[in-house]
Amino acid sequence: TAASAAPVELRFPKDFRWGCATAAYQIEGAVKEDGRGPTNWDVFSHTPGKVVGGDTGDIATDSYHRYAEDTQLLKNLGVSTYRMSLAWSRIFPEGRGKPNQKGVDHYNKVIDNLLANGIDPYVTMFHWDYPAALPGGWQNRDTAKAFADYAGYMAGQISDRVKNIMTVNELRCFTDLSHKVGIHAPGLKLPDAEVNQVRHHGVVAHGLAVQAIRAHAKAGTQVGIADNTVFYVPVMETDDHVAAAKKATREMNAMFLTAIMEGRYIDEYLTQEGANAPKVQPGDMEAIASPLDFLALNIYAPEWVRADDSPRGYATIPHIPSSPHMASPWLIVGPEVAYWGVRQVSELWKPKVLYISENGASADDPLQNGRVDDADRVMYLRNYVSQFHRAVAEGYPLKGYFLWSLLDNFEWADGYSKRFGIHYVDFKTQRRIPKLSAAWYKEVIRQNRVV
Ligand code: GBH
Repeated sequence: TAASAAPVELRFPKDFRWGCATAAYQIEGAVKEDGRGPTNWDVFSHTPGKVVGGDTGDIATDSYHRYAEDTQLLKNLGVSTYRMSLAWSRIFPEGRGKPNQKGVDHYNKVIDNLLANGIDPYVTMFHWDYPAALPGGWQNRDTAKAFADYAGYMAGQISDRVKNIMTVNELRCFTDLSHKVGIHAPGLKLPDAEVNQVRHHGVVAHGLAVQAIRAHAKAGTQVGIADNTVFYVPVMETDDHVAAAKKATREMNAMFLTAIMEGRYIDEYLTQEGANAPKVQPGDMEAIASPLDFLALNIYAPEWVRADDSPRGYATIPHIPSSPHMASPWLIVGPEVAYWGVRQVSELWKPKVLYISENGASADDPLQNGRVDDADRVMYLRNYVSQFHRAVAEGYPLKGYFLWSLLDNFEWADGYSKRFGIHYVDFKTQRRIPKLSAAWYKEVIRQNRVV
C-alpha cells in the first residue's frame, strides 16, 4: 500500500532569525583609506609564500565602498539579520590612543544602511585582524586590555542601534592557527607553554571585553561570543557513545569555551599541560567567566568519537581520504555535528540563547553561461540546516542561523582560491552573481522551512 500521510515539513519557529555572515578583512579592502592602520593580516598577506597565489585583502570584495550594494543582496534574500565584524585598526590605527572618527563614521553608515533596509546587524568586535602596531600581538597580555578598551568604546558608539554584540570570533583560530600551526597571521610556531599563554590572553581579552561592553553599551545590549568549539559526534546514538562524545567536547575545549562557561581550567587540561599550563593572574578567571547573554557557534566539520575502555573513556576516529569533504580538504561533511553541537553545549552549560554564527561550505563553483549551479553547496546546507531543525524541534534554545558567507571573499591563507559565498564574485569586475544556493536560501527564508 502506498504511503498516504502528508510529507513531514521541517518548519522553523516564527521568530527564528535567518542571516548571513562576513568579516571585515575578508570583504572590505580599502586598507589605506580614511586613516585605517596596518594589521597583522596586511603584514602576513604581503609576506611572500604565506597566502595562496600571493593574494591579499587590499581590495577583497571592495565592500568598504560597495556596502550599500551588499545590503541589497541581503534584502533580496529576505534575511532579518546580518553578522559583520569591525576592523579594530580603522578605529584605533595603532591599537589604542585617540579614536579615528572616520572609522567610526564608516561603520555608522553601514549600520544605518542595514537598519534602513530592515536588517538587524550583529556585530563582532574582532575577527582576526588587529593593529600591527600592538607590540607582541596576542603574546602580550596588554593586548587583551587594549582590545577591551576598543570594544567598550565601539559598544558605546553603536549600541543605540546594534542590539547584539560578539566579542571575538573563533578563539582556536586566532590563537592556535596563528601561534602554534603558523598558517594564519602572524604565522608563528611557538612552544606549548607560550601557545597556552596566548590562548589565555585570548580568553582574558574576551572576558575583559564583555565587562567593557557592559560598562559602555546601552542597557539591554546582548553580549556573546562566536566560537568554533570543536564538537565530537558520537559514532552511533547509543547512551555510551553519546556520553563519551559529550565528555570529549568538554575536555577538548578546556582552554576555550569550557573555561569561559565554567570559570576555571578543568583538571584534565591542567594535568595534561603540567608545567606548560598558562600563568593566571588574580581576577583573570572571574573576567573570563563574565556571564553572557548568548552563545554563538561556528559549526562546519565534525570530529567522530566512540566510547572505549581507556582512562578518559573515549577515542577519536581520524578522518581518512574517503571521508566526504567539500572543496576545502578540512571541510569534512558531517551534518550531525550541527545537532550534536547545539545539544552538547545546551546540556553542558545551559545557555539561555544560542545562535549559529557561521555555517557554510566551499565549492568549485564553475561559472557557466552566467550561472553558478552549486548543487553541492545546496546539498551541504540542506543537510546541516535539517540537523539544526532537529535541535530546535527537540527544544534546544537555538534562535538563529548565519550562513557563511554572503559572498565569495578573501579566504585567509587560501586567498581567493576557495569560494564560500552564496553570491559569486568576479574579482576583476567586482560583479556579484547569485548562485543556486542563494535561490535556495531565499526560499528557505520565505517558507521558514527546509526546502
Ligand atoms: C571560519 O573559520 C572563519 O570564521 C571564517 O572567517 C572563514 O572564512 C570560514 O570559517 C571558512 O573557513 O587548512 O587544514 O590547516 C573556520 C575555521 C579555519 C577551519 C581554517 C579550517 C584551515 C585548516 N577554519 N582552517 S587547514
